[in-house]
Amino acid sequence: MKRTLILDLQNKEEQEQVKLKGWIHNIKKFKHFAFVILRDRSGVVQLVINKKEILDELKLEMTVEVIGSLLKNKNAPNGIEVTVNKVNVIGKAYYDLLPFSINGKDINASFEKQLDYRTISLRRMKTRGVFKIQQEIVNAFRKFLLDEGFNEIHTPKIIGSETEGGSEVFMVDYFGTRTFLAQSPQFYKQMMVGAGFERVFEIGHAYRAELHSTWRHLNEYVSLDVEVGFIKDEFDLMKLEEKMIKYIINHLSDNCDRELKMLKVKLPVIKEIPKITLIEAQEILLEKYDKRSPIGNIDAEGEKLFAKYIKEKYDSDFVFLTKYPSSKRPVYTMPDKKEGMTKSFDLIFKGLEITTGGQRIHDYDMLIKNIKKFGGKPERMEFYTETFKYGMPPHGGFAIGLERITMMMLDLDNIRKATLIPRDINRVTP
Ligand code: AMO
Repeated sequence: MKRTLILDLQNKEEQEQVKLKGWIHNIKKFKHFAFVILRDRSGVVQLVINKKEILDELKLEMTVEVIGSLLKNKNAPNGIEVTVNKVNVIGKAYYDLLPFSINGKDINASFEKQLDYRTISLRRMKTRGVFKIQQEIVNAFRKFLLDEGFNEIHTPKIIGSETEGGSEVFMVDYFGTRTFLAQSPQFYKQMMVGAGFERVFEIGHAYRAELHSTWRHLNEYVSLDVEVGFIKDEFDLMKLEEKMIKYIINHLSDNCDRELKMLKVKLPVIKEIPKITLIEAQEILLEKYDKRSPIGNIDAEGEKLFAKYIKEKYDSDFVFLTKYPSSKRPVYTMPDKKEGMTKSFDLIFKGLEITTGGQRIHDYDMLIKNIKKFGGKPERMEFYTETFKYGMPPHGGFAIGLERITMMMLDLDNIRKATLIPRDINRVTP
């Protein structure tokens, strides 16, 4: 007999024999029988077991194969139960005590403990639901870009030069040579635009040697990267990202109904995303909230306050902050007409930066001069700058942090809750 998924039991007839496989989720014993809840990847179902010798064998979370007949019973969860004839234990359980509750309403364990036992905390359907939504964000990102004529690329993560500047870079001993873990695929995505692909995207890991542990930083995250050739300016990129975000939200609404309900999430509605220059935003923060900002930036508290202002004024959960100063952007960023500024932007979602992007310098001479101006050594970046000698189109792009967009979409309070197996300053296991 073929296995039936619990979700597909709805399509079966009364009295039909079915074979189920899954985990023992719960056992409620009565005098002459027990209700056992079986869980598989698609859901849970109530089993009725009245043979003592079967019941004596069962323990929470062991995996079993069950044969029984289907009964429609409106008092059972989801209106279906299975009267069991036979149970085979196919994966024994060896624990004395579960680390925390898998079937209870509350998990009753610290978040760190849940991460220590990640594969056990993921057994909770709600916890796994986050990753179904994350999967659909990735699916929508990929589908949207393929429809827009982009090529998916896969670039190396062991690289010869840091891309984003700063000290947040992991070093790797590569057969005796000092190399780095990619902070982003920045140089390669630009090089691939120049190589003739014109429009590329990558879904890949990025590494940041963040020395602090915060609710919004990881040391390894998934970067959703986009790079587009033949653009007019950074406004083309914001237009593309706005269209993409709308597409992602519609896709989630069409494909994740069950998970959104389970996680009690209401998706944001987007009309037009407001665009405000960084300087204007800093002035608004000072005037309205008496909040001073660091030079050329807005700190985490400022981002939250500014998001509140945008929500009240424009009824938007998203806002583009534009025109960051050159001193705060990497050397590859295209300078703006306004002295000291760049053609760059961030996208803030419910008060957290989820994207950085901008137009890039595409002229070889200008790029070399800019690298030198910021104290860089062009000779160490020849693998990157070489492409620019052979005719580079005006181009630009952006990157979205996958865990950050997932966290904000689901109103989670910590980025690790949107990370399958997190890497932070205190954690390299499991
Ligand atoms: P940036 O460094 O701003 O820009 O990163 C882009 C986006 O990646 C996410 N992100 C992170 N997520 C979790 N933990 C971290 N430590 C972390 N660091 C960054 C954020 C952020 O907005 N090359 C440019 C992008 C571009 O211009 O195309 C870049 O990497 O969501």
